[in-house]
Amino acid sequence: MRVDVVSIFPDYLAPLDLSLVGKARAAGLLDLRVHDLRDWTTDRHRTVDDTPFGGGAGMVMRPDVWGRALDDVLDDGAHLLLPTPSGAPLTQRTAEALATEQHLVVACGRYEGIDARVAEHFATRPGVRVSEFSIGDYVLNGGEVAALVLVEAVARLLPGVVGNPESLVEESHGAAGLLEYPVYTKPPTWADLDVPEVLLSGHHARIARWRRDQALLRTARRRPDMLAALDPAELDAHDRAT
Ligand code: 6GU
Repeated sequence: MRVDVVSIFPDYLAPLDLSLVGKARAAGLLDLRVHDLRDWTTDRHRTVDDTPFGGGAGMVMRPDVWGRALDDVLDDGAHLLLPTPSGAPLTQRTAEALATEQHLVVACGRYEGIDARVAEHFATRPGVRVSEFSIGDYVLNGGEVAALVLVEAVARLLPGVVGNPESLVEESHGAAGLLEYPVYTKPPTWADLDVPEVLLSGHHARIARWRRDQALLRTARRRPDMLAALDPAELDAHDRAT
């Protein structure tokens, strides 16, 4: 997969050299390129923003600078992703869909955002899709952290990136629609706290039942919205009685 990120703070994306995403890049599974938006400015001050039409606080990013940048970076079949707190929520389902694509381009806005004509213009380009996404209901100073989140969420789903694909199966926000159960390792007693006995029993059916119960309890307490969204037919008789 190819991913281009355009930002006025390319150094913000430096962590993508590290850990799992860094390894995916080194292994050639992810072709990630970070660009400085100011490379597409034409004035001496390398201006990327101006005051908003209609008045109001803050600055808006100019469409002409973004237009030149994206004309260079977007090719046919690319998906343009615009991080913004007013975008559609980024979910595990979104990440799964994006992980099947050939080319993602993330355009990181700053200030009060990017002139709205940029999304409108590139959406009319044949072969290009445009999506505005948010990583949660809070406000960040710019799209860079959201771009980091997006790239990590997508890169770990690319074939060969996560060593053991089974570790993708039972996780929170996976297919079951539940949060993950709590996990434990050695030592069996720590800080006066014991690992739940069932996990030391070697009884695989009981362990599976306990984990399912814990996932249901956690989801009910922390994310009742997720539990309510589940198809009741998918909860077995035992689950409904719990
Ligand atoms: Cl994607 N961008 C910004 N600037 N703030 C956000 C966000 C994105 N998602 C939540 N807050």
